[in-house]
Amino acid sequence: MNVKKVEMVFLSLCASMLLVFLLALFYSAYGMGMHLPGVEATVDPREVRQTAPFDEPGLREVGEGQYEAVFLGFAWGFQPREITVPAGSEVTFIATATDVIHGFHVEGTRVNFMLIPGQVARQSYTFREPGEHLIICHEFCGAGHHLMYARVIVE
Ligand SMILES: [Cu+2]
Repeated sequence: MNVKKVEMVFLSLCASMLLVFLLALFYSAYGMGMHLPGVEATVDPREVRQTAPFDEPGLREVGEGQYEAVFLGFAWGFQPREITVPAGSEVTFIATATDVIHGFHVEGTRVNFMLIPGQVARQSYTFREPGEHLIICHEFCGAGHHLMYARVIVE
């Protein structure tokens, strides 16, 4: 093979790889519905404790085996401190921050987002196995950051 031919093979390999990656990207976005977490809704951070659903943080049942867990993150804690759900429940976490940016990660699950004042985050997860999951803040938010935690108990 001459040099020109080798170059052409190499170029078409590169082009086809790009095409494969693009197709995989479109398939995951439109075929599987994967996307980056976006802004679900906004809320006035000064009024957040008076605005539904954040005026009543906590767990509520919205259907059979389906729950909504409304959480507030603040320096330095979460409200509520603990929720208890039966195994097999699908829990939709709806959360925001009242003061500065915090993190929200439910250990052992893919529930992981930032709590940004003024923005409402939402993510669902099905807890299949009984156990305990720690909810931690993963954005450094000040002197009491390491004290920020809550718990999901799956019975
Ligand atoms: Cu923190």
